[in-house]
Amino acid sequence: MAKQMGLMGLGCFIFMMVALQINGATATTYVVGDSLGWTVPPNTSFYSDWSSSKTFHIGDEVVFNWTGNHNFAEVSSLAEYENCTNPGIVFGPGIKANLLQNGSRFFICTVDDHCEAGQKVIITVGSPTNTSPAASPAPSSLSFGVVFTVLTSMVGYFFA
Ligand SMILES: *[C@@H]1O[C@H](CO)[C@@H](O)[C@H](O)[C@H]1NC(C)=O
Ligand SMILES: *[C@@H]1O[C@H](CO)[C@@H](O)[C@H](O)[C@H]1NC(C)=O
Ligand SMILES: *[C@@H]1O[C@H](CO)[C@@H](O)[C@H](O)[C@H]1NC(C)=O
Ligand SMILES: *[C@@H]1O[C@H](CO)[C@@H](O)[C@H](O)[C@H]1NC(C)=O
Ligand SMILES: [Cu+2]
Repeated sequence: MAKQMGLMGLGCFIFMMVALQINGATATTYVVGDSLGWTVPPNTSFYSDWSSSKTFHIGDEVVFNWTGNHNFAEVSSLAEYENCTNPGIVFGPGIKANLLQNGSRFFICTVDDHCEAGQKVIITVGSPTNTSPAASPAPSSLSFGVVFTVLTSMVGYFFA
């Protein structure tokens, strides 16, 4: 069973790499918030406005840049996003999220009440009506990166 899952994961991984190659010429890197970067925004609609002004594609990446006391965390559902649920794993400035499949990803800052103040963003690839991620591995799995992706079926993302 575990072996089968591993093979499925490998197939999935190779497929994604091929998809990345195909899309490589047009892959775009977005800095979240553009010149404002990742911080407590002037209003709570700032990052949703930013996100909806872009059209993200498979193979694109989003970079979170900041100075000062912020962080980056990914939550696995819209409910957790709305609730500003702290997933317990956070990353430092310059972190990139690779958009490897259609669906929505939910990013927040867990410092103080920054998330409640609007430092959160949903990045949706493909149809905007799809608000659930295709896969939601435990946050603690993120650090396994590529190896984890290969060994686990249907896990469609990792951090570069
Ligand atoms: C939020 O802030 C941005 C940047 O200052 C501004 O362009 C936008 O109009 C504001 N939106 C609302 C709803 O106040
Ligand atoms: C974001 O950070 C990256 C890596 O540190 C840097 O190359 C890039 O210039 C930064 N962009 C902005 C807009 O701050
Ligand atoms: C919402 O937040 C509370 C308090 O942090 C937490 O106990 C609860 O599990 C969260 N609910 C969801 C759906 O994340
Ligand atoms: C992703 O979504 C777009 C637009 O909804 C669609 O054209 C494309 O076929 C989808 N790709 C995958 C791999 O599901
Ligand atoms: Cu913050």
